[in-house]
Amino acid sequence: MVTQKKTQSKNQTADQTTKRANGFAFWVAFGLVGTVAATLAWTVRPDWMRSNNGKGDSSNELAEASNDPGNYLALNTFAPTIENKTTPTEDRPEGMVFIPGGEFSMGCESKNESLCSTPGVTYDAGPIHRVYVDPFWMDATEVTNRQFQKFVEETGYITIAEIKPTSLEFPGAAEENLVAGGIVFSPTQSAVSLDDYLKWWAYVPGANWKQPLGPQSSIEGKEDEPVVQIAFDDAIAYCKWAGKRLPTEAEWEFAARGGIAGDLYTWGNQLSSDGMYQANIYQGAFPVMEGDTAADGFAGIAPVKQYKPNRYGLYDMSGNVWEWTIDWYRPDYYRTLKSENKVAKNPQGPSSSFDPAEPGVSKRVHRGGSFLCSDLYCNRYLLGTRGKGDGKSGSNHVGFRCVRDVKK
Ligand SMILES: [Ca+2]
Repeated sequence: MVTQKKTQSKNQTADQTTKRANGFAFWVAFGLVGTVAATLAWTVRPDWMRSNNGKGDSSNELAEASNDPGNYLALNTFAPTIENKTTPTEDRPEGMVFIPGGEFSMGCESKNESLCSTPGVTYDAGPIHRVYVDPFWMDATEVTNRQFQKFVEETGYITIAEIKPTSLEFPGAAEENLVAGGIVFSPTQSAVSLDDYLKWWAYVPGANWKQPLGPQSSIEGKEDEPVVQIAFDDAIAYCKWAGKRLPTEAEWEFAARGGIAGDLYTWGNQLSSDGMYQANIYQGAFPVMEGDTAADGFAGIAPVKQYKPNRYGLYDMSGNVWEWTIDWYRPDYYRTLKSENKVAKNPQGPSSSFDPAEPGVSKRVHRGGSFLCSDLYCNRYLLGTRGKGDGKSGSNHVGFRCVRDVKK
């Protein structure tokens, strides 16, 4: 059995090395720190985004649509979610909850152009458009260290962050730069302007899912925290082993909204009530050392299930860690769907990626925000907002959860 595992791991390693070649080259070119783009803003805003971003007079639009309640296609605001009435005939898979699917309004209509000191940060989340998704099962929580450990023990899987880059992948790179590792949030000693994320992110040799902050860290005692330092292909491998898959971006948002149209957050429309928070995000000075006051109960990652679930029984759909989806990222994808003037049925994302901020890097969509999201910087715990990241890289604030089709 041991031999089998070693052989499997070796083959898997060769495969991963080939896959990541292009994406990782970008890291080396930029001193191995370039692709933190998960929460990071882009400052290039095409002209088409300088329009009204799908915003209009919500009350008037909805009143007009009420004359034809079945047709919300033209609306540039939220309309009621129409959940499917079907119920599954199979038993509920362990750890998963049923998401009925149906038709809903997707996106974010935040009227704040400059969230987080970053112009255009939510412009990729508009316009609001109408989407239908089939029923599915979804993990109630983000995949935990305990769950990922079991996967690794059974398969011998080695994550991308654990594999040393080679000179074949990066011709000309100095040998000392070819070290396995991951991207880690590195708080600053004092306040800094929030226009350069490289000030608080660092490539740390030796950082991987077992030691998310580097060799001096570990996951001992953190078995119920979400696994991080997971690249897209690592998440895919886990899902496959578990008999599941990653959600599409549309499935993810339908699930997060819990059947309720247009709320700002998974729990309602108030960020906090009487100082009580409903998600693990960031309070205080960002990104300063010990700047996080942990008013929500946690500085850094929290174990899963520390806050109330949403209406579908899903935990931590806002905050804690970003979650991979299967979709490629393009900032104009919603605009494309809207222009088709029909309900987008089970959209799978664009056929390829494009991010104006980093045109050479292929990115997948992240959703949900993380423990580093604050109202000072990148408050994308707002429902409907989007993140993105290089599929070949992980960091210590990106994890994932899986979904499964309903058996017919
Ligand atoms: Ca927190």
